[in-house]
Amino acid sequence: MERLVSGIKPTGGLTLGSYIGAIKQFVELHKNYETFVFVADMHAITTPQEKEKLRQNMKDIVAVYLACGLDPEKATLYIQSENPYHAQLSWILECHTYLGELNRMTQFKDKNQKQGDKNLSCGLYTYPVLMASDILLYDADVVPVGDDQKQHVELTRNIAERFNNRYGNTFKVPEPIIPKAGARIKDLQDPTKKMSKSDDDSRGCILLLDSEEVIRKKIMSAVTDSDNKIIFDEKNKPGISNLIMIYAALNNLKVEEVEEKFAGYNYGSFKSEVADAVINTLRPIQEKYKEIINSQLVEDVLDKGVEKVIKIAEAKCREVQEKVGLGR
Ligand code: AQP
Repeated sequence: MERLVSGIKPTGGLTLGSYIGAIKQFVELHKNYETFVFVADMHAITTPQEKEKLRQNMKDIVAVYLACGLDPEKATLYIQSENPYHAQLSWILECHTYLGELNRMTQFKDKNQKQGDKNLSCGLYTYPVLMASDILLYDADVVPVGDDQKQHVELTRNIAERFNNRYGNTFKVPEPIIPKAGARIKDLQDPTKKMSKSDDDSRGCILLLDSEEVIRKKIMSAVTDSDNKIIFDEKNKPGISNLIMIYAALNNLKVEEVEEKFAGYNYGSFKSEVADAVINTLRPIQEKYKEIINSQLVEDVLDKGVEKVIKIAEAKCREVQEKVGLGR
């Protein structure tokens, strides 16, 4: 069975973007792949985090993974930092990564621009290498990611190939899996930018644990245009295109099918249908989440998960250290 590895940073409450771009894929794919899904707490601290909130977000993510349908018998769930080999391999890979490669990473450039000249951490700059380590440590065949992470998987492939060429076959070269619909869900208030969990203004961002009332309000006040036609055109109609994309992704439809279904609707009635689709998707997840978050399940699943992944990662790390010549 092929192996799948992916993770999410606990930098805030999970969003509809996290669900459509990542978790929905994990749930669909974990039936057919040996699946490793982690909480990327080491990635989270590349930007400042409050300790208590970070821990709460980590627990929440695991409860949401389970509530969305990840079966802990089929998927191994774990906290990244609890397996020390992620950091260990990352250092070795950093020594096989070029500055020019990291300079080209658009996500770093975007964050750099967003934060202006405030002090950015070196971790934010080198985190794509840690991501390569997260993936290569487990010989992943596939990595389901949103659009914005595609470049990092490309870097992972380059590092793996470079290492294999120099030291002999060591790492599997992974393939990204990008969702057909919803690879980049946009902010409802500024549909030119990605919906992100760490945004200060939450009006444009649907959180998976938002109440029905809040979800409806956020969607009904999503920024659109004055054209009043349900047509997908990301350049000229980014707001309505984003809502079409959300509806398509949640209902497993093509964009054209959504356009056809809602031809003749006005924006108000279309938004109301999108709100219903989001609420109907999230309601059962929220109910399950409430059952899980106060049970022992999260702890048990994570204990079992870390025990399994450490064994796999230790063997891979030993192999790499041996090839590079580290230790005695
Ligand atoms: N809006 C989105 N649309 C589609 N996919 C998304 N993903 C995140 N947001 C969207 C995908 O979810 C996976 C996990 O992402 P992450 O949380 O580890 O990192 P991120 O992409 O940086 O997410 P955020 O919400 O934007 O976090 P912050 O605000 O902390 O930077 C990835 O596969 C991602 O593509």
